[in-house]
Amino acid sequence: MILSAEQAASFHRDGYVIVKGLLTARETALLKEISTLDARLASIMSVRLDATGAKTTLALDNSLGEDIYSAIVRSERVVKSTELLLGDEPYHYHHKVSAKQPFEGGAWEWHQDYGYWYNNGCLYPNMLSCYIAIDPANIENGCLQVLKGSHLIGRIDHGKIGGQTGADMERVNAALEKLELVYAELEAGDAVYFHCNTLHRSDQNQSPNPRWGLICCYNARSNSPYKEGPHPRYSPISVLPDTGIVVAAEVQLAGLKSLADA
Ligand SMILES: O=C(O)CCC(=O)C(=O)O
Repeated sequence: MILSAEQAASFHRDGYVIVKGLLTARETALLKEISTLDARLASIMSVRLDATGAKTTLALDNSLGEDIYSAIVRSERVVKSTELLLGDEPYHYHHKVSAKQPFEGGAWEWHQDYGYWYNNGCLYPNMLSCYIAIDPANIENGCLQVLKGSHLIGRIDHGKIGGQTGADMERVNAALEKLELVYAELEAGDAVYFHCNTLHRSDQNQSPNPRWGLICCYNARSNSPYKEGPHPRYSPISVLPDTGIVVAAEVQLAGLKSLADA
């Protein structure tokens, strides 16, 4: 599951690449079960209102622990793929669970992640995210949408839209005239790597199904921020063999189940 040279080339051309089955069926099932039971995750969920006031929820972590989310961030397949895409040693910038609940999950407005990461002292747009589907993500439940090739536009000015930071819609509308809008429909366990200047958004979830995803965000070692910001400076990732995801998950799940039984 380490990306091929062809997949890397399509990431550089299109600003994103979809990877089917990044996680195995067992890893995917464990991620779903753990994220559903995980009281700590629920406790750090914060709400960002979209332009219409609907709730988008996000649980963001700047540090790595012993849990399944951290094991995926540290997994050889994801770190090596990210290294190929960034052309540099990747480090963990943060990771987050983006959770859209059935019928009420809000939209994400058009933005580039570098639209705001720029303000954190990162000089270069050599950063990326890997969205891993915890639930199937489709048009009905508000999957990620990307504007193909928009990373080549460069950074667009951003401002406040509801409780979110959104891109200047005059530019976005001009880009929409020229570029293809792609709905990144995923099965659980599939992933999409996308460049930090790729314009992306997602719709409200008006379906009866949840749409949760784990988003792993990486910066390049040589792009460590020149000033203090909300996310960490470079520190090396202790890379985990791919088998470490299930090992970490089983320990975490046993702990969650014993808490539930107590
Ligand atoms: O979960 C989504 O649909 C998008 C989330 C996102 O764009 C972000 O966290 O920057």
